[in-house]
Amino acid sequence: NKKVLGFGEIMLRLTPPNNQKIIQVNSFDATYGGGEANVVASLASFGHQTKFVTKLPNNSLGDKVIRDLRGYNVDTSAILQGDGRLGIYFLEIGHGLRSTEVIYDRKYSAISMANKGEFDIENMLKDVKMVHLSGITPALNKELYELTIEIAKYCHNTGILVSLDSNYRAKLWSLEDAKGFLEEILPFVDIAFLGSLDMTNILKYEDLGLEFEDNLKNLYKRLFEKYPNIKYAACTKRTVHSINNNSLKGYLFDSENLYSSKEYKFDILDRVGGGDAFTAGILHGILDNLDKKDIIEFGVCASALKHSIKGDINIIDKDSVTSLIGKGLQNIKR
Ligand code: KDG
Repeated sequence: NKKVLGFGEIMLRLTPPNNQKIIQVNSFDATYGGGEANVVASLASFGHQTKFVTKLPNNSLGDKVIRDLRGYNVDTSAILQGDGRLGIYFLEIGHGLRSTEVIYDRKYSAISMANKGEFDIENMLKDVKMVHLSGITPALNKELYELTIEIAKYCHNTGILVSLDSNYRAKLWSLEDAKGFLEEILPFVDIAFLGSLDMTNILKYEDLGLEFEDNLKNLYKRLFEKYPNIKYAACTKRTVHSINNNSLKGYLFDSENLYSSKEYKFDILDRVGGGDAFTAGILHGILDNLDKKDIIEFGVCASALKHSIKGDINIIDKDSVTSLIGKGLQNIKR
């Protein structure tokens, strides 16, 4: 039973309890998060065999992350431990008109101090059928950039599926650097999590000013023409109806058709990791060979439910997602 592997940085996430501001509090809720780890942990809760690879400090802080990942049923056997610290990210969750803020404290983390030669690509991929990568880890430094590309290339050459979430983080690098990265990795990517803004702002595709869905379809067509290895592309669109009252719709493109989900409406407890929950939902649908309409519905429902969970990681199981499917805008009971 081959696994889905995530490669990247996982950080300690410190969040003031009860939506308070950092300057008010004397304690933080401590959890862990990182785009790629969030995806594999969520896939594990849908019943898939998963594995996460990173480098952590060789102390109890690193040991604790490993215990946590194991608690989600993620294989940690290929995680390295050594010099460097555990990256931290502070998340101040907004409320009402006050926006959410992220402060990174991740310099000199063990993974960003690592030499790419420390990771034995062949060995870490020997029991793997799909790899999930993102635009966060390569933004950290040149070694990790090169390693991410090498992993994608190796997978492409050996028949392992490559999933990529562009996950653009303006605090980590420029649009130009992200463009260079996407152009280099996309030839090896099978499943691309890119939205219209990734294609217009990063890849600089022309926005034809069409209505949202026609525009997205047009942009995806260009993406697939340029990168014929891509089999699926997916994204979500969030609409803000009123403060903390949002709705989400998902889109999946398969080189011919754009499949859209129903629109799901919900209020938000914690939206960090919502995109990763969507990604995991789509990957689950692809791995389980669901119909395309069902894949996109599952992805959006998984993400909608994540917004009700505190912490980065979607601990929602498959049955809970399935029971929300199709309920669309009627799903709110309050
Ligand atoms: O997608 C969620 C991530 O943004 C969060 O886990 C933190 O990995 C993170 C990052 O670098 O922003």
